[in-house]
Amino acid sequence: MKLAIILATTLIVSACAVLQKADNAFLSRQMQVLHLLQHINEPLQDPELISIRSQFEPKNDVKFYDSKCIKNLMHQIENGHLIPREEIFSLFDANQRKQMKILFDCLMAAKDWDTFMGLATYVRDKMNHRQFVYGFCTALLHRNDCRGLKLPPAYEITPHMFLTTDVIRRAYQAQMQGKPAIVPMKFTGSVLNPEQRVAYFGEDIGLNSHHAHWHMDFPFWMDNQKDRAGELFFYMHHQLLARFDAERLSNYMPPVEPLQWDKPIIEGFAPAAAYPGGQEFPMRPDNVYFQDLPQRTVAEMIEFEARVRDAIDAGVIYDKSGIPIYLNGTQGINVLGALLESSTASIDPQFYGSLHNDAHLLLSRVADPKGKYGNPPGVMEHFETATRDPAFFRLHKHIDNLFKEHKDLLPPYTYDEISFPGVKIEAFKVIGESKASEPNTLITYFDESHINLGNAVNGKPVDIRAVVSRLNHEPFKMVSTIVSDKDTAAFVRVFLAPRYDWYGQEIPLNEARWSMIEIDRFTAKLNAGMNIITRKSHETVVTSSEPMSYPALIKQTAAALAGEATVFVEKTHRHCGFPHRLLLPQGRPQGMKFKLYVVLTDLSKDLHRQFDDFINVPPALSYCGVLDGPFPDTRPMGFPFDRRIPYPENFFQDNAKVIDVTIKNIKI
Ligand code: CUO
Repeated sequence: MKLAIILATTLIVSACAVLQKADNAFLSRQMQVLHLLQHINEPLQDPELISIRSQFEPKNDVKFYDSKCIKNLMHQIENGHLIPREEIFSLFDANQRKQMKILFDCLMAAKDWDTFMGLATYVRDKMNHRQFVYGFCTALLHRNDCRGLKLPPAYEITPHMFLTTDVIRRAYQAQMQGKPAIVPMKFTGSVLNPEQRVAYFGEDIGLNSHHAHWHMDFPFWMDNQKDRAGELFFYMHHQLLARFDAERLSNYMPPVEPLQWDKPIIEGFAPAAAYPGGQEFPMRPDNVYFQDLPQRTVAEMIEFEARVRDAIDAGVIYDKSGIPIYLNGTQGINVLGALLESSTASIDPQFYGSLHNDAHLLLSRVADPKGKYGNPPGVMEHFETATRDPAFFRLHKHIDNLFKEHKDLLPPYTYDEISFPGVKIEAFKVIGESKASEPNTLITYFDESHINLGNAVNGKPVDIRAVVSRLNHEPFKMVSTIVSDKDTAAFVRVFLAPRYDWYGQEIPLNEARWSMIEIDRFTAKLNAGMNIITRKSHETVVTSSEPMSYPALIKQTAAALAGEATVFVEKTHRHCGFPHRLLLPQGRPQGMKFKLYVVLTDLSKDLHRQFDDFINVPPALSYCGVLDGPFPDTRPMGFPFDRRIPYPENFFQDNAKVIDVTIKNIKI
């Protein structure tokens, strides 16, 4: 039999990016972005940007000035309508969002880079600083001419939004003394709070940053939504839940329970963090009930949800003019995602409400619903802080259950839909990259990461960093032995799920399917005969690698501008991306049993018709989709585990395999 050894480099869809050498024009734009976002609550300091600002006059540029947005923006500025610089910007406040969107639209309409940066410098010190940062960064992520530019890590632009008050206070002290410092950050809560055991996940700064960037790549308020944005809203949050529940199980905790609008919110949360202006994020005691807000009552939430449930059960949603949109195709989840979020693509927000967005607001304001005590917004009102609160996962479990209700009404996949005739997986194994690795055993551990706090304090630069503990894992590779009766190509999908539940009972496949953690999704050419495919963990398209720190980005860009270093531009670079460190759940010191599933399907059927037989997909595809155009994989997200599996014994055909793996968490 012919044997083909196929390494990751021959994959059709691979994680390898197209790189090109950065020229001086690109590097100077990169530096402008980095300087613009430094010390954002202080006036602009960089001489080059001050010079750009002094030469920019929106009224002089007739083409630019004629656009509706710039007239609108100038009207807001000149008539003092913008919110004060020190006010706390909330995306969930309709007026504040509208102002931000005017800026966003203007930045998107800027006809070239000079206009874009000119306008950014012109507005920076006139607007609320977080409102500006959000509008500017979101525009940068969506403009074609900004592809490849890197934003600094979100937690180093506005550290207050990611770190606890004690860390910030110690950073101030170090700054005043002019002494470099490394400040350890603890997770919030105490041993008396069981949720503390999994705080390392919800409070992971990389996770928070990913979540913030996801919502900037797919803003619910943007006029044109990307391909399958509603489905990605479902799937990305669904995967976060599967990961969170696996962390809970690793720590001997049951799966997170969904919230109910008329029941107490069992876990309280004390964020121990403060806004840059000093206002403390409000705490929520245990067992409080949802409260009516001026803009949304609990009764309305219950009513909207009843309408959504009726629509799910009927399999049809009616748009504003009464036209039915059926949910029973593979498009249904996308329609439902937009409706539940709700985004601008919602079929009818007036009738079906905005369950998810309003729930964030209800949770954020629960301790002071009428504004009687002047509390600032809670952590649930900002995407960069929301996952810290255990209620985030409870809310999303509730929303996820609505998606499940819909998926469970769809017919199970038929043999034809999940089989791949002529292709058989003979063997599948995982191998740890460290020499001491045992077969099919994966290793996790906690390590330390440094966060630059330069933007948390003002004054002469002093090297002040926070050190945080974070989950990580040893690299591994997955090796599949596949026999094919022809030359063909496959989509390879790999999922992980706990083997035993909280009670120690083996989890049946029809339940495990909803807890599947996607580990990788790639394509492979198969030759007739035997093929051995090796895929390394760092190549996965589920996660992204660590971002470069703010000072390192500045240093690297400066060195390249001086001709002392070479920087490569990756036009498909994404800021959205689940941290690669978190690819695997923690597991347990003595080892925790998981099942690892691999499923091959026919690439020629699965690949979007816009692609021929070759595409190059960057990292982060699974959670963050693509920058432009169609999502390359036409199967529903989570396929083939997104639908009921009534006959598990028949589910695994030759093209699928499951193996036992053990995840051990070790001390280093
Ligand atoms: Cu990401 Cu609720 O959608 O936080």
